[in-house]
Amino acid sequence: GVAVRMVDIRRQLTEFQLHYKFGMDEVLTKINVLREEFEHTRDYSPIEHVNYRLKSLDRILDKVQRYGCEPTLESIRHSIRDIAGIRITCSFVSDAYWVAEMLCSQPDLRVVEVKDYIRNPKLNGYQSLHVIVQVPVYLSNRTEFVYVEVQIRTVAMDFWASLEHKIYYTYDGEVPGDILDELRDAAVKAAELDAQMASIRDRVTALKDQAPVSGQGATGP
Ligand code: 0O2
Repeated sequence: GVAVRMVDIRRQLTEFQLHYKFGMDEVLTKINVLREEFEHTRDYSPIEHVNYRLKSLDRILDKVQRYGCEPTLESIRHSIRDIAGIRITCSFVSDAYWVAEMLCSQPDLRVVEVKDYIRNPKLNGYQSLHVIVQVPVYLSNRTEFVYVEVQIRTVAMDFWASLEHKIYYTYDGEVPGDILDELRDAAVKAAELDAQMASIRDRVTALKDQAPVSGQGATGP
């Protein structure tokens, strides 16, 4: 029956998940290369920090049911694209786009979809840039392309999203209206903070270009 089938699926999923771990490791290496390159050769890195996770089997199966997709590995492989998830947090919005561009231009990654929730936030206020890629995983007897979802966002967007995520689970998805309103308002403020931080940075950069801050580039006695 269905129960037996689900147990069987669960066993196969463990091996299946390993392939996502391999794919995630490949993309993490790419991100670490960028990060270390920036840290060693420039005075600035657009990457603040990186988190990653593999979706748990329970959450995968939840999503399978929610999507009404068939509980077969083939159909899960096809329809669930965030089993491997990487989150890159940046200081500025422009950095988020910059990092996305650097990743998307790598020839061994297939860019499947870019969801720009920064330009088009979700109705609840959620902002982030989601890049879904396929990365080749070289197994002993074949090459498999696995999906990896890379979420790129600013510190402010990340702050908002982690609180919203906790609230959503606290209320099991049925968040009271007034809290939803306040979350939307907080998302607008987070976006305003991002804009303000960028404007401060631009002003400082312009000043630095005009007259170097003491000690830097000054011709001493
Ligand atoms: P977790 O705990 O991060 O794994 P769906 O997942 O069905 O909503 P879709 O199209 O599969 O939608 O993917 P989408 O929109 O790219 O969202 C996938 C992931 O983005 C989510 O994974 C979250 O991490 C994040 N995300 C999307 N919308 C929101 C939101 O409104 N609030 C917050 N806090 N995060 C969001 P999971 O599996 O939901 O969660």
